[in-house]
Amino acid sequence: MDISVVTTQPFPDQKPGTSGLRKRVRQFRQPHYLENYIQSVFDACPDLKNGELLVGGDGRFHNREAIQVILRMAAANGVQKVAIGYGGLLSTPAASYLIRSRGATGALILSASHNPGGPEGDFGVKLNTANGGPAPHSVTDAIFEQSTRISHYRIANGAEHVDIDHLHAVQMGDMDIEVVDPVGTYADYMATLFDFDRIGELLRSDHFRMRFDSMHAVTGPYAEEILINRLGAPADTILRAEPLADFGGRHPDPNLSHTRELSEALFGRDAPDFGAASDGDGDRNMILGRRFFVTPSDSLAIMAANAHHIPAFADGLKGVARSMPTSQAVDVVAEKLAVPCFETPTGWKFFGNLLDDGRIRLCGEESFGTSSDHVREKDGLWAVLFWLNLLAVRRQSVEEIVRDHWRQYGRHYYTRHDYEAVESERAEQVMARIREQLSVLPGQSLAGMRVAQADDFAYRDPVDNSLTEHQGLRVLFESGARIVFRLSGTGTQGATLRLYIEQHETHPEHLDADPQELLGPLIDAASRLGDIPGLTRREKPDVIT
Ligand code: VG1
Ligand code: CO
Repeated sequence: MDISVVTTQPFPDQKPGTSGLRKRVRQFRQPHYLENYIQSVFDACPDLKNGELLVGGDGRFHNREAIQVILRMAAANGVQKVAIGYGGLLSTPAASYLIRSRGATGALILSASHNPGGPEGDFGVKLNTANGGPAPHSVTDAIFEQSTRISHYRIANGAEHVDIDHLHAVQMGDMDIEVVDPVGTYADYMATLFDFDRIGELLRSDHFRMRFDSMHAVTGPYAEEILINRLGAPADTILRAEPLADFGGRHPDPNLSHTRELSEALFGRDAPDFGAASDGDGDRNMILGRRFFVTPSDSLAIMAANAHHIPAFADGLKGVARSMPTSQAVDVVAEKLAVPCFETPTGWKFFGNLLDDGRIRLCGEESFGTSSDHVREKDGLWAVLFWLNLLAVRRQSVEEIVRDHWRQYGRHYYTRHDYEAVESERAEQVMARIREQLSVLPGQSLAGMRVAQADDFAYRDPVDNSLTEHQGLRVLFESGARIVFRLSGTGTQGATLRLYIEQHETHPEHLDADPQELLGPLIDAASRLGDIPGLTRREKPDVIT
């Protein structure tokens, strides 16, 4: 095999964010850009070479070209073996499972998750390590460091284009390449975690209908295999099943604004009983009942309270965790169950140590992510199967289950307001303005409530003792209400300012309000605190979830 050692220069912006390196496709297609980053990964993580490395993505534009480049670089860098998802497709949770089940050294997942795709959209590269989870901070810092002083990368010359559309094994130089089917393996695994007999009965019955929106992203083949082939749901259960390079021109982001057909069906006349969607790389989930939206934070809490109904949790929960901006609904459940509840910074990588150390079995984020210790990633279809299993056992509607939960634990009214593509400097000004006030806020009254504490969230990992600072500004009220301000780490244009608002209501007559109305005073207070309209020049947020 002929190997080139190509001279290159560092790009200053290859710092991975909340979940991998995400940039515009055109940035990734600049000469040497992808190559520099991949070489930095191999240089910072030499262990990836000593075994099988998984490669695959969510099928977005540039996925197939990037896979060929990565194969040639892996061969030139002495990687023993690469396993590729059939058709170049590999969902994030399936990648996590395959790393663990095949004993792989890690995975390169090519995805910008819920960000738009296509030539004008985004591309991304995520590294998962041998535990199956996203590379921790120490590793992503080392990759970034490497990327700032890279001078050469290695790539195989003249290697043949590898056929990734057939299940077969080939060689490139000394490196073995195998194209694998992640779908069947993942489906087999799901069958061990849930009661497929009962879910199948429910899905085949005349009294139950569901719609699952794959958003033309990676979960289509998985959903077809699991929901249709194995569980016997009718074929029209799945919307937008075929993975497309541009996701059909829409954001593969599972929220009400990006799932028009699904939302119209679930909120329309003769609505199905259950609706769900997943994102570009299949790790997020949105759960809907008939004319009913389940907030992700509630979904996590309801899963915790009902885990005993699910075969995978027959031995109990041990502990749970949520990201800091996620509502405290799950905390209340954990207290009742007398299990610990950990509060981590945003991003799945922070759950890894807690899961590996056996301290938690279930965790989630407000951003439509929930999962358990079955993998080391959030898992969209897993969450859907959890809800289906629950519906099959409890024989109640989604709405009844949620309302029942509120009656027992109170309702955590919750909303997130996103100001997208704000000029970075202006977003920083908002954060600086709030930071300045943190020390004087305690004791003050805002929105008719007394502030108990205000801080810049820092997390001490209880397993490896590492400290992660500046993870969001929190205003905590004596009532338990909270305002959180954070800058996104996944955007590719300017800055995205996120405002998270929460208030707990336990009075039986206060469980049915409109969240935007009930939280109105807190939203206004937050907006004034950061002078958001003045500094961002935005009258209202771009996305409300
Ligand atoms: C967002 C979410 C975070 C999630 C991350 C990756 O990050 O808030 O909870 O873990 O996306 O999800 P940020 O930094 O933009 O707030 V995914 O589905 O993009 O892998
Ligand atoms: Co995702």
